[in-house]
Amino acid sequence: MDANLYSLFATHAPADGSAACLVVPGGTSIDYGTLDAWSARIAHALVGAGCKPGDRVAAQVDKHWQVLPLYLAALRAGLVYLPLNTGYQRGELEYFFGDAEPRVVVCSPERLGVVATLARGSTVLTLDAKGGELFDRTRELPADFATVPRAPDDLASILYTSGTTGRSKGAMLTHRNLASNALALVEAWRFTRGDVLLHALPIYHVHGLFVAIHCALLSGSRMLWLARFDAKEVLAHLPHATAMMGVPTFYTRLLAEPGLDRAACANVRLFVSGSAPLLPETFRSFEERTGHRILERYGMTETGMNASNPLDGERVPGTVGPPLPGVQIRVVDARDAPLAQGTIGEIQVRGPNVCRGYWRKDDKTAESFTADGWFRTGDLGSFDARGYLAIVGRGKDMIISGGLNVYPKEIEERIDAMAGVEESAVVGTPDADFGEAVVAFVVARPGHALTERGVIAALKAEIAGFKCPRRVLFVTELPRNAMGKVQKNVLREKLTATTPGP
Ligand code: MCA
Ligand code: AMP
Repeated sequence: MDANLYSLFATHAPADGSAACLVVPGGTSIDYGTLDAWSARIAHALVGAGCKPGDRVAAQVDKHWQVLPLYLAALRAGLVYLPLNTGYQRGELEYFFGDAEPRVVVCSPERLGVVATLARGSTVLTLDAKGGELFDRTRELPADFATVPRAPDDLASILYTSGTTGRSKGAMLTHRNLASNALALVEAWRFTRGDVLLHALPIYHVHGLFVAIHCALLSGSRMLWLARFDAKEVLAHLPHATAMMGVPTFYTRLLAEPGLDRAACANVRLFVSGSAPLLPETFRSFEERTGHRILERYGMTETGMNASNPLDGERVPGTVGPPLPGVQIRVVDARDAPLAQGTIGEIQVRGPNVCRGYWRKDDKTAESFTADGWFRTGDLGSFDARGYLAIVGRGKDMIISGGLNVYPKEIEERIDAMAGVEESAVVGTPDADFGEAVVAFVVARPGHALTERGVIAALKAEIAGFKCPRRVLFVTELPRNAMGKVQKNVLREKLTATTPGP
């Protein structure tokens, strides 16, 4: 049987092809039939560019509607879609292209110069608000395409996620992974044809690309497509939406808008939050202002969604609810032995949602799974008496800023490589807007005049802006324990002690 995710979407699409799928407020409206036709044309264009099933198609593109049929075209042609954060710079792109060896790279015209020099073995095509070279190639192509059958464990997508050691790893997501998770979410959150999803997330991560879009496509519902999150714009469109998904920063920024009230949310049935911890005070303030209890869920690039507070029933702030149907979650000790309810340990996950491993990194794959197939999330948590999971911290050295992960190790390695730097340590500090903000402590070598601005500017030329420290503090030495390990908790305490209160 064909397990191609696109075939699943096709069976759930409205019979009436003129039903709207994607609506850009004040702009284009794309119905299900048109989306199918464009994805067919682009699939032909990708095959024409030499793509064979299993080949990778990378995309570093702004959030134009044309990206949706590109993603669907890659699925239809049996290709592996590799979305890239638009903030990624030369230092990151070079690695991704070298590791994934995409046959085709689609990028915005402004990035063509850099991308073309870095992706030498690939066909590079542009995509912009008018369609770009990619769409120019498609206009004469047939509007139907026989979707390439796929086995459940064939790859549908690779998403890069940084690591606590070394370089980024490409999580290999299969058609089974994406389909099983999408079906579980549509049912758990009861998406139906009448829904209108306000889509303001970026479409290069699991949250915006898979969780949000798949819920819409599998229920044949409509998306209000915003290019980015802007609190005022979101508020203006909320009255026309029935559902919204966001990271906690979306909700804190909405709360800062005086216009956020019950009337603005009168049509909405569901607000979902994830990718980072939602503070209980944000949950409560949002309920006071709008009457809505935000539904918090928990996921990861490698696993998709694992747990969710219920649609019906009690949504408990500070928890992410019980495991989703079909997903198993356990909390274990350092020897992978399950712990009693109420005891904190590492969260491990098993199920059809969990990725096949890391692209061309068998050693990292082996390290990430137990012998009996549980995935080690590196998150710490415990179950309560109701069977709800609470995430209480991270065993991994990772910062989440505005829903985006930053791995200190990656930034430290880059700072350490700068002339005049002896060593560095990067930590996260509480931030009202982003949840956590990135801060670097740097020990300079004698005789070198390093400045905060200089360090930040050098980093910005190489890596995405969201990873760059907001502050760089110069110190004479880093605090270490008896084993010689940098005591990041001491650095974090130092910051809390020196940061003025609100
Ligand atoms: C942008 N900047 C940031 C962030 N975003 N800095 C720190 N943290 C961020 N998250 C920086 C830019 O580099 C730029 O810096 C400046 O802020 C302005 O950029 P702009 O794009 O205008 O920022 P913004 O519009 O205010 O964006 C903030 C945001 C956005 C709306 C919170 O980051 C966002 O949409 N985040 C959602 C991320 C997401 O989808 N996460 C899901 C992945 P400069 O001016 O210095 O150049 S996690 C996931 O998928 C798992 C599976 C899950 O569970 O969901
Ligand atoms: P990513 O690698 O971008 O997929 O991020 C996954 C990580 O985000 C998880 O391992 C968690 O640490 C974190 N995360 C996702 N959802 C939540 C949540 N609701 N509460 C706390 N942390 C979360």
